[in-house]
Amino acid sequence: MGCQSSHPSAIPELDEIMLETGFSQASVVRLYDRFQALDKEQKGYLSKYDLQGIGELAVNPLGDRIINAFFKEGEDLTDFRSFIRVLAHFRPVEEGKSNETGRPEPMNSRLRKLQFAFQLYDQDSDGKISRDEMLQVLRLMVGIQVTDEQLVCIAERTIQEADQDGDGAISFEEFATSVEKLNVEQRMSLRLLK
Ligand SMILES: [Ca+2]
Ligand SMILES: [Ca+2]
Repeated sequence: MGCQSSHPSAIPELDEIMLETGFSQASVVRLYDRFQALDKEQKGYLSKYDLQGIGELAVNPLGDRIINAFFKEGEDLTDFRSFIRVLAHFRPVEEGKSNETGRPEPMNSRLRKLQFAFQLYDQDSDGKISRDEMLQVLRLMVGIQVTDEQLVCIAERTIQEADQDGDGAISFEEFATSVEKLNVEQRMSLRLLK
């Protein structure tokens, strides 16, 4: 046991999952095995505690927030379908593969990746990144070598630079514009899936 991978037929809703997430069958099987390995008590669900067993998240400064994104409001368990749906945001974009018409927006599109990143900042889900929310993320991202005062300055400057309508917060549109120069697709393609 342990090394043997699951048979595709063991995976519920395999076709729907492939269509929805864009993962190949081999990737879904691999992630299903990973899911089962994390699910130590074979509950069929993962808790936040189980997800902390993902090494890549344990070392990510935003790991806790990413883990929270696996759970719907008020729920503390995630099934395989919800699990893989979140991971789909991190699926690397395939070069030169254009979106077929009539298919839903792929979960790893730039827009979806940006929305996912935005919600990691916007913890109260009011559609805006406030100064405090920016400060909290900066606090997680930078080490203790930066003083609180410096952090407040950085947070304010970051808001000012992105804030086009002058309301003191960053809307999703402002966020999308300000990160335009960054290669979000690549940055959000974590090697989570290896
Ligand atoms: Ca907010
Ligand atoms: Ca604004």
